[in-house]
Order: sequence, then structure tokens, then C-alpha cells
Amino acid sequence: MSADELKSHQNRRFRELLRWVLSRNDYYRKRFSASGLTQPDDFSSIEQLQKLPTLSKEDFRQTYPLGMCCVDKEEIREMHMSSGSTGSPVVMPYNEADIEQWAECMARCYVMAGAVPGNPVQITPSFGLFNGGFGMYHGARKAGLFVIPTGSGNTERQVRLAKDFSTKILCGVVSYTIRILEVMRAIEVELPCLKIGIFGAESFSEGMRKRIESELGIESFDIYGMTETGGVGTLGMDCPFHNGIHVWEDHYLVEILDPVTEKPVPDGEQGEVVVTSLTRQTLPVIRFRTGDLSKIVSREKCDCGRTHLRIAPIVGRTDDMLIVKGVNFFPKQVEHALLEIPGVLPHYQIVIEESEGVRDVRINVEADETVTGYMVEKHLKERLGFSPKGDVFKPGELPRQEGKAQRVFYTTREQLNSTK
Ligand code: DLL
Repeated sequence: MSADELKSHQNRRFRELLRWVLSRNDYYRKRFSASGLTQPDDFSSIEQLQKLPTLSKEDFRQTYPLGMCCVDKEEIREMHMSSGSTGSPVVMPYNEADIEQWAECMARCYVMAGAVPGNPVQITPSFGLFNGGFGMYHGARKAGLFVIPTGSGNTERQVRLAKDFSTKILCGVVSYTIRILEVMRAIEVELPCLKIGIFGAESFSEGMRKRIESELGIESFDIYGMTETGGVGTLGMDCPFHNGIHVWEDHYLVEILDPVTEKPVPDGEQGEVVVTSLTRQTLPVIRFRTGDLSKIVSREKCDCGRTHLRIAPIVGRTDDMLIVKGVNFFPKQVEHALLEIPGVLPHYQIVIEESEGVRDVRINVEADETVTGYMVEKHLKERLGFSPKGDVFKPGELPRQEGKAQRVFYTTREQLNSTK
């Protein structure tokens, strides 16, 4: 679609969306009337989007379980849920049309990565309340792929199935893929048919991406989406030119806002990703504050031919930023710096130790015998501008996780001393 066609398409869907929520949901009606929107026809174009209030996880919490739902309960066919970073449940219900919309977005991701009908796809996120497994399934069905729905866990069986059924596409959370690699080595199985990795659900550094690609011999893609927008793949993915995540703009509007003032930041500047879903029926979001930080990479047509805008890989969440001794950093930056050290393995923990209000950082990382704690400390000081303590562990010594990895741990020095 040309930029003009896309714009008029978005304007039409935006008007339909406002009419839809105002005619069907009290919560939206109340919020919008406070901003002066009572007649949807007052809003004719997406230029006026910024007059509407933003929505946050708090709105989901207040309306739990179905207070923002815009269809009759009998119409709901599926739900997913995330506990959110604050622990308050976020529920996303779907009617038949929403499942179809999800499948469409996710199928586009598979096709963009190079999948063709009949390709075996191994889906490693769990099939349950987490949206990862089912979303990848709905999309794979629509794209005509051969689904191997392993879910997470039982990694050895996972690897053997990938070998026996010639898995071509592996989908999942990055940290679990690292685990798969480790088990492949341990049981000496190679996967020559594996060509494509579709990874997301957590931020990962360029260093991690390169390592996975070279060790598995695949091309990897960064897939984006979340419970509140309807799940994995709804927001988009990078194309084979790997120059930013294409947002499915015929289905979603993306704004990048200053997280404090909620004003838009110029293209190229980092801010919070704020999303409006144009085509979801059961629980559409309007100006949802995702908490994720990114920036617009380009609104120009991509070399792949797509006109949908591109955003940078997610740096982290606004609440992931760590501040230690006056230096701000994201876990992803630590990961990137660590993986630059030869001999370091992609298993690490960032431990924030606090004593009498003073914070220190300890990095626990697995590495081969050539790496010392001093080398880790020195390299991180050069890269990040502060001096953490570095503790090197033998391969396999740090705990492994099967879902999204927890990288940051908090402890007090007193707790630490008492366990020594
Ligand atoms: O994590 C959906 C998903 C599943 C995406 C599998 C990709 C693969 P939630 O559990 O609701 O849904 O978590 C959403 O995860 O706000 C981001 O902070 C983070 N996230 C998702 N995709 C990426 C990504 C799924 N590609 C939250 N890069 C989001 C970085 C991501 N962070």
C-alpha cells in the first residue's frame, strides 16, 4: 500500500474503532467523555489521536476480568493472560474475528521470514495462558505450515523431534533457544534443516542474536507483540533486511512518546511505544502505554518493498532501567558487553546488592577457564562506565529457565553475607 492509501485506510478504521468502543463499552465511554469525545464523528482522522487519553496496565487491573470487553461474553472463544511486571493480571479475550486477525498478523511474520506451506515449524513457548504458543499456532495454521507444538520443557525430546521431523523454523523465547543449543551439544545432535529462528518476548542484544545465528546456522527474526495488543506477532517483526521491526500499520497505530510528558518525540529519538489497535473487536486498546522503549527507525519504503514503518528493537521496559552509582543502563547492554568477551557463555545474572541505600552490581556469568572475574570487570567498566564485580561460573552452574529469563536479582549485602 502507498503511504496515502495506508493513511486513508487507517482513518477509516480509526473512525470505526471509536464508534465501536463508544457504542459498546461503559469504561471507554466514561474515559472519553472526560476528554470531550462523546460523538465519534467529532474525530475524523488519526491526527486527532493525541486528544484521547492514554491507557495503561492499571486500566486492565481496574476492569479485571472483562470490564473493557466490547462484545457479549457468549461471543468470546479464547483468552490469554499475563501477570504483568506488577503482578496484576492482564486478560485479553478474543472472539472469532480476533483470532482470525491474530492469525493474519502472525502468518505475515512467518511468510516474511521465508516460510512456505508445508514447512515444519516447532513452537517452543508454552500452550496456556501465555499467548506465545497459541499465537504461533494460529498463525502457522493460516500460513499452511506443519506445526510441531512441543511447547516448552523436555529439551532433549525437543531437540530429537527437531531432528526427526526436520524442523525448518524454530519459534520461541531467546533464552530458551540458548538452552536448546546447550542440549544439542550435550547429546551431540545437529539440526542441518533448521534455517529460521523467530524469537521475541524479551529484549536480546545484537551479540546474543549473532551468537545464536552462527551457532545454529540460522537467520533470526525479532518478533514483537504483547497480551494487550492481542499477542505475539500482532505488532510485527523485522524483514530479511533486518533494519527495524515493521509494524503492521493497517492493524495498529504506533506512537513514540516521552514517558514523562506523554508528548510525541521526534523520529529517531527513544521513547515509550504507545499502541492503538485498529481492528480488534473484543478488547481493542486505544493509546495503550506498553512500557517498552524504542524509536522510529524509518517511515520510508523499505528495501523489501514494505511501506509499514519500522521501529528499533526494544531496548527494554521503562521499569527495567537500572541506576547504579549514577549510571543508567539496561540489562541488554550488560548482555551485549559480556558477549564481546571471548570464552563467555550466554548465561548470566545481574545481581543488584543494596546496603544502607548504596547500590552495587555483581555480574555472575558462565565462561570457560580462560576468563577471569577481573577480565569481566575490566571489560564492563570500559563498555558501561561503571565497575561491577564479576564472578565467573563454570558452564552449567547457573540455573536455567524455560520461559522468559529473569536476569536481574535484588539482594541486600546482609542477605548475601548470611548465605556465604
Ligand atoms: O511476550 C508475546 C510474545 C511471545 C512475543 C513470544 C514474542 C514471542 P507478554 O507476555 O504480554 O507477551 O509480554 C509482552 O514482552 O511488552 C515487551 O516488554 C516484551 N517483548 C515482547 N516481544 C519482544 C521483543 C509476549 N521482540 C512484553 N523484544 C512486551 C523485546 C519483547 N521485548
